[in-house]
Amino acid sequence: MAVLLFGFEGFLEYKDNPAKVVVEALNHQRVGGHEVLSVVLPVEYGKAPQIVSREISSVKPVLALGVGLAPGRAKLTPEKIAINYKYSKEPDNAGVTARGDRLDDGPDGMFTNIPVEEIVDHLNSMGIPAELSLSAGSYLCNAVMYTIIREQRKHGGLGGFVHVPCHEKCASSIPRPIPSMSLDTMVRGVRTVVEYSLTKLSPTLMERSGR
Ligand code: PCA
Repeated sequence: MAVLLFGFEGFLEYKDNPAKVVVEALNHQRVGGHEVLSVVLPVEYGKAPQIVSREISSVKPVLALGVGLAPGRAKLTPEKIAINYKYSKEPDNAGVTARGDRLDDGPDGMFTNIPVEEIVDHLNSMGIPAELSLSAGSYLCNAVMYTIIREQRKHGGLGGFVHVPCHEKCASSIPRPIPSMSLDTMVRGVRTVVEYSLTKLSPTLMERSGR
């Protein structure tokens, strides 16, 4: 069974998205006995959730993890909850602005089933700065996280999301103070999130994945 990683293209003034670089760096690596497959998503409400659903239903990954840029954050921030809501003052890459609609007719919010509290402690113990986040926002990352969790619940897989800071290239292109982290640290961090999440597989999933 595979691990599906989702990253994003650039958006707004963040033309160079570290989330894209990070998932591409991990593509085809083996982590915990599973092959990582990475998909880079368009930052478009009309496309990204559909691509996520399609990929998950065809791959049925043991773990699906989204990775997105949260400009201004200084640490890796595993997300606890996805909300059934989209709202943004800024348009997506297709010029669409969400004005507070639901994503679907499901529950108001859904918790991730990866152990984010333990993951944060584990990352910090490795010297990778991490902090729990209780909001993935209401833009594309939240919409993708919501879709990941919904689709993974259908077949009993793990689903989660991690926001990353700007990398140096991204921070240098922004004309105001903004924290950054090296790509190397982010790649190690996201790899660790995958590895740690896989140690929490249920016995049933473990059997299905042949471990
Ligand atoms: N970050 C945005 C969308 C794409 C990305 O990398 C977000 O946090 O919603």
